[in-house]
Amino acid sequence: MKVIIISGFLGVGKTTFLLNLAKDISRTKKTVIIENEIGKIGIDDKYLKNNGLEVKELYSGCVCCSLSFDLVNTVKQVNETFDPEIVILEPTGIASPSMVISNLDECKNIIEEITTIMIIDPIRINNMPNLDFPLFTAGSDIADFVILNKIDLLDNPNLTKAENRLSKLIEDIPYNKISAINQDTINTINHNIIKKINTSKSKKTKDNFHSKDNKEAHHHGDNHPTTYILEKNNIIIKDKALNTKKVVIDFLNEFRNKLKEKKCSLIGHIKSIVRINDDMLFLSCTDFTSPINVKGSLNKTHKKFDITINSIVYGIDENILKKILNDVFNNYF
Ligand SMILES: Nc1nc2c(ncn2[C@@H]2O[C@H](COP(=O)(O)OP(=O)(O)O)[C@@H](O)[C@H]2O)c(=O)[nH]1
Ligand SMILES: [Mg+2]
Repeated sequence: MKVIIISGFLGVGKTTFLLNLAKDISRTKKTVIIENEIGKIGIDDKYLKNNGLEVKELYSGCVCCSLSFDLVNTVKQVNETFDPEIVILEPTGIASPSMVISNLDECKNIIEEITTIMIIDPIRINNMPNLDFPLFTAGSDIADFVILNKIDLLDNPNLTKAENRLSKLIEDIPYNKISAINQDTINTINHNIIKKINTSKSKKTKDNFHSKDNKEAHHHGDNHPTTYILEKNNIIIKDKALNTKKVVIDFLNEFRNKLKEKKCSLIGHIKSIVRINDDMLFLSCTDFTSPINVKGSLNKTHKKFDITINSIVYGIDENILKKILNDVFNNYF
C-alpha cells in the first residue's frame, strides 16, 4: 500500500483538503484514512465518516511521539483488515512530519511509498508578530507537495504580504496556492498527487525514507499547546424562540472573546460538534476574528443535543482554559 501524509499546523485545512482528495482517490483505489487528534474525543473522524469515507482514529496523543507505537499498530491492522491501496494519514497539527515518516519505518515491509503534503495557512503567516513559530512551516523541506491554502480569505495585498513572509521561511521551495473549499483551485494539485501515486514504482526502503534532508530539528515539545475538551449531553436551549445553531455560534464567539481577554496568544483550533440523533453540526475557528465556520445542519432544532468542544490554544494554562470554557458554557446552556 502507499501512504499519503497530510501535514500542517492546527487548523490550516488538512481535513478539508483531505476530504476532497480522498473522495477523488477512492473512486478508483481502495482508500482508508487514519485520523490522529490530540484530545480524547475526535471530531474530524466523524466529519469524514459522515461524508462516507472509511476512517480509523488515533486519539489522545500525537503519532509523531506519544502514539508512535499505536501508529505502527494501526497501519498494520488497517493493512490486514482492509488491504487498502492507499492510506491517507492526517497527523495532529503539532506533529513533526519527519518524525512521523521515521516512525513508519517499522512498517516498511507493507508500505510501498510515502507521499507527503504540507499545508500552510497564509493568515497565520501574516499574523505572526515575528517569523518565529517553526510549526507553521515544519516539514515543508521534506514535503513532496507544499500548499498555501485559504487564499480566498486574502485580498491581493495581503496574499503578497503572506508570500513575501513565507519566502523568508521556506526560501525557494515551490508551493501551490489553493482554497480547499473551492474545487476549481484544487483540481490541479489533486491531479498531480494522483499522478505521482499512480506512476511511482520504486519500492521504498528504510534508507529511502530518510533520503531527504531532515533539517526540521524542532519538535513540538517547545511549542506545546494547552488543550481541553468539554463534552455535554442532553443540552436544551431553554428559549424556544432561539435557534440552536445561532446560540452555539454565539457561545463559541463569547468563548473566543474571553480567551483573548485572558491573553491567549494563539488559537490552534477550536472545534465543536453538535449532534441531534443523526443530524450533525461541525463548527470551527482558528483565529480571533474570522466568523465561526459552520458545516452540516440541524433539522430538529429544538430537541436535546449533545455537544463536544475541543479547544487547542497557546499562551494560557489548562486551569484557566478549563474555567473559561466551563463558565461560558454555563452562561449559555
Ligand atoms: N475560507 C476557507 N476556509 C477554509 C479553507 N480550508 C479550510 N477552511 C476552514 O478552516 C477550518 C479548519 O479546517 P480543517 O480542515 O478542520 O483544518 P485542520 O485542523 O488542518 O484539519 C475549517 O473551518 C475549514 O472549513 C479554505 O481554503 N478557505
Ligand atoms: Mg483536521
